[in-house]
Amino acid sequence: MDGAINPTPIHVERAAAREDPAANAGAWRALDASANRAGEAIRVIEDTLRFLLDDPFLTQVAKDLRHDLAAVLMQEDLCLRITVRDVAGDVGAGSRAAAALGRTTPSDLLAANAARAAQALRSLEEFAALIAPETTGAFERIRYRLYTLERAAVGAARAADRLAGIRLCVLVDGREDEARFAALVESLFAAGVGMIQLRDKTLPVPLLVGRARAALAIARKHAHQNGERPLVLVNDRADVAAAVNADGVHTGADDLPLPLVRRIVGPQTLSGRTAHTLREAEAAVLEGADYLGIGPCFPTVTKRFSTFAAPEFVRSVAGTIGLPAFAIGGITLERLPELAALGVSRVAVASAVTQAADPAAAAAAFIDQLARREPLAQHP
Ligand code: 3NM
Repeated sequence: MDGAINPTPIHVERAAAREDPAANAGAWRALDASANRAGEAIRVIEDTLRFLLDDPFLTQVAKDLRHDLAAVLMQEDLCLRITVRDVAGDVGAGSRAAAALGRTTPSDLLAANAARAAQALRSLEEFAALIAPETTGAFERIRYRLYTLERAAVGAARAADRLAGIRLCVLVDGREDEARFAALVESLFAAGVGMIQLRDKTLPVPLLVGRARAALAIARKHAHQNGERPLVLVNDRADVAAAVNADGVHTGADDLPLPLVRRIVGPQTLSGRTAHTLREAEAAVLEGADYLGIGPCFPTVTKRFSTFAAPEFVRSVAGTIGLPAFAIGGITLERLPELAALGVSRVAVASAVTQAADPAAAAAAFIDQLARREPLAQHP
């Protein structure tokens, strides 16, 4: 353009800023402050997962993120940032945050610190572009990993809350007709069952919808004074679960991927996933599952399997994954002590309840025995 003053080309500015921190001291200071904020916020997330939610797997994910951030901050002379640190000269240092932080739950802590970390990482990306443009992609990738961690961590906190106290999930088929189905469901809820999963591979969809609606109507009649009521989940069919406004949907590796399940059922509906390996369990946590089914633990008449969940797998899920996990497959009352020894505190059961002479009594016996195990950690 005629008469326009030619600005200093940006690459010259960047080169100058990089070689001489004083040439772009403001950007270096912003980068330094953002690096500190991001590290601090990720550490709070890690500590919340570690000390409040007792979640070894997500604690490790947070720790890896914090270490990877520290590694990027050592690249391309970025450690020079400390030379420009000037706390006394920071015009923002004295300003106060809103007095009432209002953080009362692990979810509040996670959400606030994930937001802080994301802002700081974005700031790092923008200011690194002036000083060390090669590193911006690495900051961006860390920010996206943080978003995944945030969803998994907030989801784990929410799931622990929503499924607190629920140790038995009964898998019910549609029975011969709706009247017999309704009688079974009624008797299970009356016996204290807090969660059922409607699983019927042969029932035509219109009849499945009818059964799900019937179960939800019965669950509403069993609402406690605090508004809580038994949960009704639908196996496999996210469309049916969404259409009838069920409490949740349970899927496995042969069904829709979890992010697509979530698109169908929305944010409120519980999304459970069966995992047959630790890797599948970890993937389900990061993809936003609210709880896991882990199995098959033992041979069963309900479904054919050629391999079974090794005790080490069950033990490692129970010991490393904070999300509620229900052991499944061939579980009977007699097998509960064996499972408890592996750290299992929740089970999903079909035949041992629904094929019992008195399903309600069988369910009550499970509830009673599961309640005798060590109480689940209560989160403040
Ligand atoms: N899924 P029962 S085991 C439906 O491991 C189902 O994926 C399993 O019924 C899995 O209590 C299973 O009668 C059967 O064995 C559960």
